[in-house]
Amino acid sequence: MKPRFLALSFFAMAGILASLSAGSVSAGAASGRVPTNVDISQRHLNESEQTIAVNPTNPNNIVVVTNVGHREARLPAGMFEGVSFDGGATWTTHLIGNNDNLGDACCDPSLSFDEYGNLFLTYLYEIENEVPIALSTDGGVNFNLIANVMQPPKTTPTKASGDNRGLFRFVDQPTITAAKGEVWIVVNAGGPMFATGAPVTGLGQVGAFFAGEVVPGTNNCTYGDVAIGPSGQVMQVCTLTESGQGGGKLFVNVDPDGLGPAGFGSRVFVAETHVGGFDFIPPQPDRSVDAEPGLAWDRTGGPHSGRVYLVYTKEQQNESDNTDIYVRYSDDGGVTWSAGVRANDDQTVNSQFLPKVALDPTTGNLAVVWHDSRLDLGAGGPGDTDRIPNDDAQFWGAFSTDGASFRPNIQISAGTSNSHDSGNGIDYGDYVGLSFFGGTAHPAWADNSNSTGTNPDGALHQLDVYTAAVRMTR
Ligand SMILES: [Ca+2]
Ligand SMILES: [Ca+2]
Ligand SMILES: [Ca+2]
Ligand SMILES: [Ca+2]
Repeated sequence: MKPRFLALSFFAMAGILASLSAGSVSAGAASGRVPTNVDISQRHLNESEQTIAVNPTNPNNIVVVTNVGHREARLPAGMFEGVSFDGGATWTTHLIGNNDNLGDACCDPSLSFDEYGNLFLTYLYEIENEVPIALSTDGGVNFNLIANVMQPPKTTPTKASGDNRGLFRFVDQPTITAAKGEVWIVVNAGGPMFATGAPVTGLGQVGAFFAGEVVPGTNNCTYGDVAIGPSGQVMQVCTLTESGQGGGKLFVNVDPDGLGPAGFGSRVFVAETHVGGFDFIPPQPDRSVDAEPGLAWDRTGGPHSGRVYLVYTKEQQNESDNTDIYVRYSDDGGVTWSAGVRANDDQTVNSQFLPKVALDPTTGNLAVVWHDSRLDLGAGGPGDTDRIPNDDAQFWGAFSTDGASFRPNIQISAGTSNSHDSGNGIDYGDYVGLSFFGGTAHPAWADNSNSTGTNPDGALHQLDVYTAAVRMTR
């Protein structure tokens, strides 16, 4: 959740035009097979900002948590959770954090399973200016709070209501990652990035989080990610720019000994993105996008073990709306980085945005997914709901064995969505979900195509959270 600027009236008009159109939904990819789409939430109002995790001790166990629509009758609305024990085919769903044992959850969920089967969840509270960490030891069926961390210097919390709930808080965008006997969280603490971690020795065996550390050189650097390396070292990435549609620099910092006494080192500049903190593009006209950098560190012991990958959004010409998805990698722990490789293989000047990267711990292979407007040329047909170019989007992805090149792109969503038609205020939200294990990628994205016929709000209205099992073939 980040502070929001007013949408441009042009986009409001586009939305009105969209609502007057027939709103036909086209299924099917230009080429190849679209994997079976599953509507996880099947729920009125908007679900957006997904996190998804596959249990490495039982890969049929998959858990999703998302924001829920902000127009609930009473606060807090909590968050939506879906749990599957059959590889994502069917889901048990309910709300969590609606003043239950997880408190008054606002939003911004982040999940991570570790090798023991511990499932960690962080999110933002509606009111409290600290960051909760919850743990499930039964595959997401039950969670319990185990810590509230990163209480920043004293500030006055703001209790907003309606669509503004949770905004203008002090802490923002927490991300949690667990592996190698550690669990780490990073969060923007009202200026710099703040990090803390705890040791993990088994299922349900989580030590105390240490007092935490400010990551050097990260003031106004946010919307990032955290990854754990093969020797327990920790990397965070963030994008420097709090507002505006230009600029956008990505920096990483590394804590070389994880929970050991050394702190995060100096920041390393990686890339210019031309994507500001609030870059408005036609398919995300109300919320805007940031570069949404993400990390994946290869701990497999395989051919590229130790390689750390960074995904991000780049706008080719500043303010062109031609955003693309790029990946770079480092083989020296983040000191130097490869040139950027474009993951989306279309030949259009349309928008690709909100990328997510995940690494398969059983192979070291890489999956990247994103929202994609390539088929919306404003000419009708698949990919276009309203004859306005580049305002509708599908969900696409690609696999790679090394980050140096990508396989042909795969259309993942069966339908075409229009974020403005959702009335969500934050469009698709700020991020999507992806987990990759045993050769199958499990993305989670916000979708209002109603391609499955199961969205109770119908087509091109409020969003449901969708998933698919996307197999990486040889
Ligand atoms: Ca350390
Ligand atoms: Ca593009
Ligand atoms: Ca369109
Ligand atoms: Ca819904």
